Parts: sequence; C-alpha cells; structure tokens
Amino acid sequence: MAAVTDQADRLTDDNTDEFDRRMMLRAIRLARRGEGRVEPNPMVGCVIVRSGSVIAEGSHRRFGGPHAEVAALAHCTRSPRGATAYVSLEPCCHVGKTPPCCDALIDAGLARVVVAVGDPNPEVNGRGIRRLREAGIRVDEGICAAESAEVLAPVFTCRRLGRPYVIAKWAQSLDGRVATKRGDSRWISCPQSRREVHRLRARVDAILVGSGTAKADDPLLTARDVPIKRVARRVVVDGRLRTSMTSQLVTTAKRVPTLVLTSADRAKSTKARRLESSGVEIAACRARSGRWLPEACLAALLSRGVTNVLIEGGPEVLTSFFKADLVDEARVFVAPILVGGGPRHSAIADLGVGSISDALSPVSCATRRVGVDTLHEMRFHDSPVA
Ligand code: AOF
Ligand code: ZN
Repeated sequence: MAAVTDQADRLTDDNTDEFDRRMMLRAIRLARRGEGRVEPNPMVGCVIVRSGSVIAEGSHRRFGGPHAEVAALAHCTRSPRGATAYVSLEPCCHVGKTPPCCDALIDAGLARVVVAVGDPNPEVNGRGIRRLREAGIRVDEGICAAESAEVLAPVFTCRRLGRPYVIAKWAQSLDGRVATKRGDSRWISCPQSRREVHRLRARVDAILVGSGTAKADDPLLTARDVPIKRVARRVVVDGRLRTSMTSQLVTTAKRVPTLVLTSADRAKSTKARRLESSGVEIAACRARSGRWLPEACLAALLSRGVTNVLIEGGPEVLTSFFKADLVDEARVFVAPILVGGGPRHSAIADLGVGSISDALSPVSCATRRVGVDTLHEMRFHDSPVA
C-alpha cells in the first residue's frame, strides 16, 4: 500500500479526542480491506502520525501475512521515532506466523500507541498493552471501541461465544413473500442485488441452506462474476439425508468443499458413503426429538475453522436460527413487487411472537437502495467486545 502524507491531516491539534477519533476511524476503514482474506484472523488497520501528519498507514491484508502495524511501519515516509500509532486492535505480543507487533513498535521508537479494543486471543489479552507500557510507551485504550468491535464482531463472536458469526440473507417481495404459490422464486431481487449476494458469498467461510432449499432450487452456492476472496464451504442441513446424488451441490463437490450435516444414524448409512464417494463430507449433528439443533450446526462449523456463515434459507432453517437467537446479522433484499399467496411462502415461519411488542427487532438497521430493491442490513446483537 502506498504511504500517505496527507495535507488534510496536517493538524496542529493532534492529541485531541477529535483528532484521535478521526485517525482511529481511518485505521478501522483500512482494517475492512482485509475482509474475506484475513479470516480466521481479525481485520486490523494502523495509521502512524507524527507532528500532526499521517506518515504511514497499513492493514493486515491476508492470512499469514504481515500484521497492520508492521505493514504501516514498512511504509513510513519519515522516521516513526516519537510518533503515534493508531491501531484498531491491541498489538500482539506473541510469536505467531509473524513476530510480535509490540516489539516492532518499541524498536521503531513510537512514543504513543492508541488502541481501539483489546485482543481476546488468550495469547495476547492485555499483555500487548502491558508490554508497550513497560517499554515506556504511552498507551490510550478504547478510542472508537464500538466501531472497531463492529468490524471485529465475527472474531469476537468466535472467541467469546464459541460459535461462528451468523449472517442470514433472503430476498422478498414488498408483501413479504419469497416464492409464488407454485414455488417459483426466480428472480425476486434485481440483478444488482444478486451481485451483492455474490460479493457476500465471495468473502464468507461457509454458506448454509436447508435440505428443502437444496431440493427446490438445486443451487450451486458459489460466487460468480465477482472477485473471489475465498471459496466458501457449502453446507446443507439434511437430517434425513435426502440430498440428491445428481444435485449441482453433489456433482461439483470434488471442486468446491461441501459438507452435509445429518443425524448420527444417517451419517452411518449407505447413502452417506455414496455422497462421500462424490466428494461430500458428512458429519453427524446433534438433534433433539428428531429435530436438528442450530447450535450443533454452528459447533460443527466452528470445529472446521469457520468464523462466519451465510444462511441462505429456507424458512425452516431461518426460523430455527432466529428462534435460538443465533442470527447476528440479516440482509434482506426487498423487491418492489407484490406476489400475494399465503404465509407458507414467507421467509420466516412461526417465531412464537404473540404481540407486536414481542417482535424481533434489531439493535441497528441500515437501509439502502440496491438497483430497484431496498436492502435492510440488520444487526441483532452488539459485538461481544473484548
Ligand atoms: C496485531 N495486528 O494486524 C493482527 C493481529 O498467526 P499470526 O501471526 O498472523 O497471528 C494471528 C493473531 O494475531 C490473531 O489471532 C490475533 O490475536 C492477532 N492479530 N494482531 O497486532 C494485526 N491481525
Ligand atoms: Zn501483530
């Protein structure tokens, strides 16, 4: 990344809260550039400022690559001695795939380090900040903590809650339908919305559907016509192991990782062996009274290194995850069309909501136009901050 000396940031009033916030928000924006490429690592950005001028910026860009602080230090246009580093996550103090960032900051002679949030990784967890202070560096914590925690929500959810971050996505008509009476659903959303979904598919670790959707839509669940940041593992929740041997998911399983979660019994069946010979991974998933448990699906995914999962339906799967309060984010594309029909064709089935005051409501909702559709991006939980 090119180093930056930005006249607009040549302020004499550095050290003020407002300046600190501006610089940290810049570091958080840089952090986002790693989305889809750094997982299961966190997205981190770093801005280095000396005498009120930005002398370098950097971010963690890919898993196994240099951390944000080291990337920024490598791009300094002037000596960083006596400078301030704004880092969106506590600098690490352990030897991982790369040496500790704390040591790099100490060796470079930084005078002050501003940190947004602590790193919940047990190998760091406050020790990074302590090490910097012990070396005589002034450390200020908690600047734009909420903003950074939002970007880090998937990593924090894995570390703190022991499960992957869940994104639910569906497209519906203005009257809340996801299909017509005879089951037609192609296409409810506009081409721009579908492209947006492919962008999402191109950066998540896993894409999950129920067996009903796998059967009805015969989806491929791959990202197409967008830059691919990672190849998501495709996951079908299929208690009765009905997934067809001739489905697109199964016939492409040797090329794209595909996991079918089923009951302990079915996982031992002949059908399971046949699916495996087509390249499908089969895993047993805990059920209760014959119904699969969403938390068991997430445990199976976490144990396979999945940090975030996109749920693409159908209603049974979405309803179970919502009922278990396991949806962190929903992206709902609303098309300006009316379909009519019955409740059987809505995105979510009965949630047990009696009065409107009990309806599920997000902690935040951002709305924007995508082509002719309206996209609602809802978050249902605050990030579990370190
Ligand atoms: C930082 N700056 O930019 C990031 C940090 O395997 P490694 O060496 O890449 O280390 C990964 C761990 O380092 C990760 O789990 C998290 O605790 C921390 N990530 N730390 O100082 C960064 N990405
Ligand atoms: Zn580091």
